[in-house]
Amino acid sequence: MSDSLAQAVQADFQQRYGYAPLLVRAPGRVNLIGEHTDYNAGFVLPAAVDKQMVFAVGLNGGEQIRLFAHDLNESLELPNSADISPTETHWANYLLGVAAQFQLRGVAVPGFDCVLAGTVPMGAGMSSSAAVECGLAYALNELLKTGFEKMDLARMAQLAEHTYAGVQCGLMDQFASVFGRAGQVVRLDCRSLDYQYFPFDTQACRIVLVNSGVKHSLASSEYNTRRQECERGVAVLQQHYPKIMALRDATMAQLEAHHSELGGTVFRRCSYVVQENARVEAACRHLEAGDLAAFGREMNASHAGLRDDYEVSCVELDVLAEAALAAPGIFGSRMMGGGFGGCTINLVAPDKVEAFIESVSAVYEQRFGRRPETYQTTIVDGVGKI
Ligand code: GAF
Repeated sequence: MSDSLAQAVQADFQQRYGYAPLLVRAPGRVNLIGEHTDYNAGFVLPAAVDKQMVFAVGLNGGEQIRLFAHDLNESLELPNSADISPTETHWANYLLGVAAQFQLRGVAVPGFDCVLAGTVPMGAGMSSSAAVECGLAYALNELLKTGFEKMDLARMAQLAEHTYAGVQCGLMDQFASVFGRAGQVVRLDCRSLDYQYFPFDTQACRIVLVNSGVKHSLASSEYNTRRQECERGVAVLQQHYPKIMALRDATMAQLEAHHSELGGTVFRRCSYVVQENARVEAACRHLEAGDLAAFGREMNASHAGLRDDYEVSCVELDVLAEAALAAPGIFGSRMMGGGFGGCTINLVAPDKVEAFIESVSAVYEQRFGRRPETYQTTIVDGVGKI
């Protein structure tokens, strides 16, 4: 976290509101593997990264909620009514959705002030929205002394996304922002909510994100459609196998036995999820064995499934993933997050990072006429005080 950003946010708060705030940071995330598996009760392997949001938050003793987005130079003021509702101000809704979650749990939310800023690129698939939600959830929990557990905070943040952003997301992004741990990736079982940390040394293997710079407006609606297609698959399978409660429980043999009943599209969506779950488990075994080449092959297969069967990639991401496989030092490359734009995640040998970036950027520039932004991330702790 850049100290200067935290200082700027603190100074801004002090100047606007005239008292000292609580300072909080909340990270964005990467996901090494396990995409679109979280809402299918499956496995994911994310980590919190050093692209973060910073918050200055305080209780103002009055009856107004006052929000200021430092990076956008935009503010919003509204009364702390008993029933906080979404507004026309897009960025503010992530914050208001969190405050509403406190209210839903019987907490009277008093007037509060919040200044936020950050370094998580928007629309890059690094979960800037989850970072915003988790940061305020953490800050209000501290200031109001509500004593919610970390998992409660992650779920409240997830529900804020459902209700105020209209995306029926799984728990991965908010979980990573809250439970991240420096130098470790974390495997979450999205059914039991058991989780296990695995050391990941970014000095020995670099995590390089390459931003396609694309954000398709269809992303939210297509996300919700994929979720419905998975639910349709479960409904069909359940008629034959009553114990299947989610795609996590299904096998490829079961899907193949009911291919025509599922229909081509739902079959392909479900096949992807079943195979991706298996890939996360295999990838964790490779990580424990220190076999980065094998880990990378799982990532490459993940990208192919997201492109061909789940159909959430786009031409820009496909060009980046393909260029990565031909670039120096690559272990594995795939699109990351919900899809339809954002970044690819690439595991790269440290001594080849510059050559890797140059090679992929040149291919991208030749094809699309602009160089992509790239980020070398390190793995940090989840949400906390500064
Ligand atoms: C988005 C969602 F918010 C996550 O819950 C997850 O489903 C991801 O897309 C795809 O793996 O980031």
